[in-house]
Amino acid sequence: MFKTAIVKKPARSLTEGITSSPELGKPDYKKALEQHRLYIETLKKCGVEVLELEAEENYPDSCFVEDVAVCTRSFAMVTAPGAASRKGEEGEISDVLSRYYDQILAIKAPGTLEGGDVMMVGDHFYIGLSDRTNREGAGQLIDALESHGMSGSMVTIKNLLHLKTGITYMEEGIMLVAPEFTGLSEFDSFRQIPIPEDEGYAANCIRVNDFVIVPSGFPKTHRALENAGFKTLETDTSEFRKIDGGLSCLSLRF
Ligand code: CIR
Repeated sequence: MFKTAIVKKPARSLTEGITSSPELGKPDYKKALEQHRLYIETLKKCGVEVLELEAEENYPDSCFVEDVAVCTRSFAMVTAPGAASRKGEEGEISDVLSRYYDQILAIKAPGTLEGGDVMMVGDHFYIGLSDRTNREGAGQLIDALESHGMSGSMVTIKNLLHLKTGITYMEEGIMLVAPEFTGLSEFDSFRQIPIPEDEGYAANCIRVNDFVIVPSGFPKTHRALENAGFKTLETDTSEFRKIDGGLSCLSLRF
């Protein structure tokens, strides 16, 4: 069960966030704020307490707070973002997490790691090796996991930003999987719900306690989840999508 979610208010500079899809246009700041408010309401419906951090104008992508830490059952790891404009964004999270965790660790240079590359499956963590997360960073996280009775393994990412851009663990042995990850032996033993090619963005859903939160506008994925027996809640993330952000990136859940 998750008890807490940490979110960070979108900065006005959000319009300058990193994007691989400039054709979608720039995010509308007011609309993004409203979507963020509704995202928080949706998290609360799932039974978590939400802590909202102040916006950080120096970091356009800072509302994607998932990337600056990894929260496990026994420690929190402050990450080292791989994107140049995001380096330093992890600054305040250590203090915030120390309200909840006795042990806070940190990825050290030359390691880089972003939380979007880390998928928790019980006590095992899959770590994407991407443009943002390197082998050194992933190795440091695996060492920390192993010394706390957990484990981790690396998965190479080719065409996506982060591991969780294309895959979500839904609990109960079920994964939501975009075409990039279908057929990968690492995930063979899971029951997979395939994401249709034209709904790739919806591979990033989040399971929060009894609910799955699904982005608005992806009816096939939504139906597949309901047919699989999940209780769903929908929320619109169109403004965050314009800068490659999805549902999971917008919060740290533990
Ligand atoms: C970035 O490129 O870093 C941001 N524009 C999007 C980050 C999305 N985070 C995530 O998937 N965990």
